[in-house]
Amino acid sequence: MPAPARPIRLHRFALSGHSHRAELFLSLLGLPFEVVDVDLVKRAQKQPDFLAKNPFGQVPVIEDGDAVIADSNAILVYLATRYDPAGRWLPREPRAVAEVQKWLSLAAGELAFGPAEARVIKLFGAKYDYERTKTLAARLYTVMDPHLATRPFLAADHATIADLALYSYTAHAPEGGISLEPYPNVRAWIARIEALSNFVPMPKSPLPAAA
Ligand SMILES: N[C@@H](CCC(=O)N[C@@H](CS)C(=O)NCC(=O)O)C(=O)O
Repeated sequence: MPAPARPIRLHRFALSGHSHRAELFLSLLGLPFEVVDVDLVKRAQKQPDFLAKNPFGQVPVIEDGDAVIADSNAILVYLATRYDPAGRWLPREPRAVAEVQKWLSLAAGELAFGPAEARVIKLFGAKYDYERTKTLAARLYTVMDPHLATRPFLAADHATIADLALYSYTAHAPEGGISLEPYPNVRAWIARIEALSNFVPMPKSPLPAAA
């Protein structure tokens, strides 16, 4: 596997699931990387030096030599294309890559505005519509759970970046008051990802009283 000339820099916030999916993939690929913590509470992500890396003012961002890549799914695609030429994490066969892309879209849609947003409401008091986050989470997991009843991973018979895109906010969904009790296949899939070699966890946050 090719290796970067210098460690990849990951600009992240430790409690951000979007950041975690990038960190998890760097670790699973065994790539050298160093972490730069961005203090979202102090709005470091909106300062000119960070906006020069990502004009949307959001983590994660990676720097790999002179390549600056923002957006967690873009980072997954970049790392898979650059450092996994065998195409295991991002298959090249047309139907397989379409299947991966479908889950990346769900990660940027139902997952981001469902379980991820519910967690931001519960942990940080964000003023979003909590009922809508629960509706989106249910829409996602009522499809994902039966999908995982007959296969070990979302898009192939082994882990791909589709699994990494969905993992972090799903594993931490209970922190947003989204219970995974009704979804046994999703819970088994979480355990399979956590058993991958070089897996790194995201720090746990307290569960809300109503969870
Ligand atoms: N589409 C982006 C979303 C990233 C995102 O929402 N980042 C959040 C942390 S999880 C953030 O930086 N929020 C701070 C802000 O928007 O000011 C991605 O996939 O990377």
